Amino acid sequence: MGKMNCTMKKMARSMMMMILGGVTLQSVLVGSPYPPQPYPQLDTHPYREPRPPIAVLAGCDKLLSRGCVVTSSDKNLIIGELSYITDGVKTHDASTYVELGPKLQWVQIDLSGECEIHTVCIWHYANLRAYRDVICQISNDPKFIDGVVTVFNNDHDNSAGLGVGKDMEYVETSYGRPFTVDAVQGRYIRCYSNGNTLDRMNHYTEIEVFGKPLYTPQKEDEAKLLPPVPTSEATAKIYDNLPDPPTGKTWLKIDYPRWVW
Ligand SMILES: [Ca+2]
Ligand SMILES: [Ca+2]
Repeated sequence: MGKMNCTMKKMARSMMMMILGGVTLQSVLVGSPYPPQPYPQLDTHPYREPRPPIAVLAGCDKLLSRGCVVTSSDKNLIIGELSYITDGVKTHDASTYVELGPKLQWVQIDLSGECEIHTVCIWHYANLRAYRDVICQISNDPKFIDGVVTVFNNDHDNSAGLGVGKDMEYVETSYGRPFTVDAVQGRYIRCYSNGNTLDRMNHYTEIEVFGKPLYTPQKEDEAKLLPPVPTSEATAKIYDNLPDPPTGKTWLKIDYPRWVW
């Protein structure tokens, strides 16, 4: 009996060591729960489900950003190329994302001319982290001094210094984060972030901007300004069997990657 007690105590102690070791290892490797545990500014949307489809005004469902030039606050990227952000590849993969340095960083897309913007979708890095200070602004000023409109802001404590935002932080998945924009006009889209729940770095896999161009596109741009045709299974599940959109509107078809968190 005494021997059995001793063995059970040893087993209990080794289990405790494993648990403590696991906790320590996790805190060293990732620094925070995975996925993030709910906190007041994290939204409650089930992260394995896509967000509801978005209806936009008819004719305002064109993908404006594909192939557009991207610039950034970080001139020494750690991983990848800025062109990855508008290349249409959204699958989460070691070769498909760009990593910017720590602290507050931005990337900026030049849509080639003034557009009326109705939806933006941002894919940072689809592995169940939440990015801090996600802010999206639109302007016709490439320096973002004049005529700046903020269309998404989840910086609840104004740590980025661009004003307190009322949007929620969210868990990052391959569904990205689509959000509606109220027909804001501008040529440039700037997206900020300030690290995430797992590390201090900033990442992007893709940003898509939807709406309609207000400039006259060059002949070679006309084909890319057609409404996108989703091809992936993930997207088909969302857009099959939708009811008719509200009068004068159309369902925006975002093509999500096949592989989904
Ligand atoms: Ca991409
Ligand atoms: Ca903040």
